[in-house]
Amino acid sequence: MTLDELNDFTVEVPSWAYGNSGTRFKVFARPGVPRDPYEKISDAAQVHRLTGLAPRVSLHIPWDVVDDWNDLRAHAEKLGVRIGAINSNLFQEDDYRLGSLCHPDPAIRRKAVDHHLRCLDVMRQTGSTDLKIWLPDGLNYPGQDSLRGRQDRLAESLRTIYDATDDDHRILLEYKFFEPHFYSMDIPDWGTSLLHCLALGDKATVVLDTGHHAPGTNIEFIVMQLLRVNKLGAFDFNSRFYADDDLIVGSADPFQLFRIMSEIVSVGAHRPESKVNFMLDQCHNIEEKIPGQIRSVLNVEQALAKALLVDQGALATAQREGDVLGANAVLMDAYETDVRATLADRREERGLPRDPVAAFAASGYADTVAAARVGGTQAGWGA
Ligand code: RM4
Ligand code: MN
Repeated sequence: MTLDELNDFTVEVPSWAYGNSGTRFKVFARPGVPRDPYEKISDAAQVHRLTGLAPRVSLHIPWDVVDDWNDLRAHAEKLGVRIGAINSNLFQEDDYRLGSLCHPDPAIRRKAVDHHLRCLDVMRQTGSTDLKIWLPDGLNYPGQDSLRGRQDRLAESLRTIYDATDDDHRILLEYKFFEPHFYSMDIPDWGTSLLHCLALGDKATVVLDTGHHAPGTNIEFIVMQLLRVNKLGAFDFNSRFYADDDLIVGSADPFQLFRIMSEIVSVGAHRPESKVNFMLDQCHNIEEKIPGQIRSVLNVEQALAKALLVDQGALATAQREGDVLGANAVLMDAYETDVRATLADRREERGLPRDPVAAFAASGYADTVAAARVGGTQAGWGA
C-alpha cells in the first residue's frame, strides 16, 4: 500500500485533554486552560489547523454541557472541526457509590439509563453518531453483590439504551481490567464487552482503550479478533504508564502502536469505510496540552505510515514458506523506516507546516489565550 492511504485518515481528539488534569490526589492548573467547552474546541481546532489530521472533538457529559448545542456545533464548524463521540459519565455522583447501570437499586439504574438517553439527545443536536460508555462499576469485596446479577442488570440497562438509539447511532462499549475496582470490574475485558455488544445488535461495538490492559497483553491480538467479527468500533489511544490512560500515545511503546496499526492495515480498517473511530483518550498533566495533542496525532499517523509500508506480498510468501526470520524482517523493515521527512513533505504539499509542534510554538497562540483567559473557572476534573 502507498502513503496515499493516509489522505483520508483522521484522529478524534478528546475535549478533556485541554482541561486541567493530574492524579486522583492533585489536579495541576496551567495558565490559559479553557474555561468552557467553547474554549476547549478552540484549542482542539489548533491541532487540526496544524496537522490536518484531527477534524473531530469528543465531548464528555456533563463536563461539556452547554445551553445551546446548535451554537456549540456552529462554533466548532466555524473553526473547521465537528463534534465527535459523546462520552457519558457514571463516576462522579454519590448515587453511583455501588454502581450505575449495574446498581442493585432499580431507581439508580434508571437514573444512569436516563443519563444516556440525554446523551443521545445531545448526539441528535450536535450531529454526533457515537455514544461511548465506560463503566466504572465493579466490586471491592467478594460477596458484596452478585457477579451474575450485575451482568444481568447491565444487559437490561444497555438494552434500554440501545433501543433508544437512532438508525445512524452507534454504541461504543469500553472495557477496563482495573480501577476503580481491582476485585471485579463489571466490564473488565474485551470478551465481556463483546458479549454484551453481540447481544445488543449491529449498532453496538467494542472500544479498545490501549491503557486498559495488563502489562504485557498482546493488544494487536485483540484488535485482530474484534476485526474478524466486525466488532471493533473505536480506539481510545494513549500510553498506559500513568496508572490509567493519560499519556501520549506512541511515546513509550511506539512498536506496540505499529503492531496495532499493522493489524488494522492488513484488513484495510484504516479507511473511513471501516467505521473504526481512531480516538485519543488522554490528558496532559505535566506537559503543555495542545503540543501534547499535536504530538499524539502525529505519532498515530507515523505508526500508520510505517504499517502501510509493510510489504504484504513478501510477508505472505515468507509466512507460507515458514521463513520465520524473513517474515519478522519484513515487519521490522517497515518499522525501522524513518518516515518523518516523507510525512513532512506530505504536509507541506497540502499547505500544512512541516513541523506542527514548532509551528504551534511560533504561532503565539499559547500566550494569546493565557492573556485572554483570565478569570472564571478553568475546566478540569474538579478533584
Ligand atoms: C476513563 C475511560 C473513558 C474516559 C474517561 C475520562 O478511564 O477511559 O474512556 O472517558 O476515563
Ligand atoms: Mn478510554
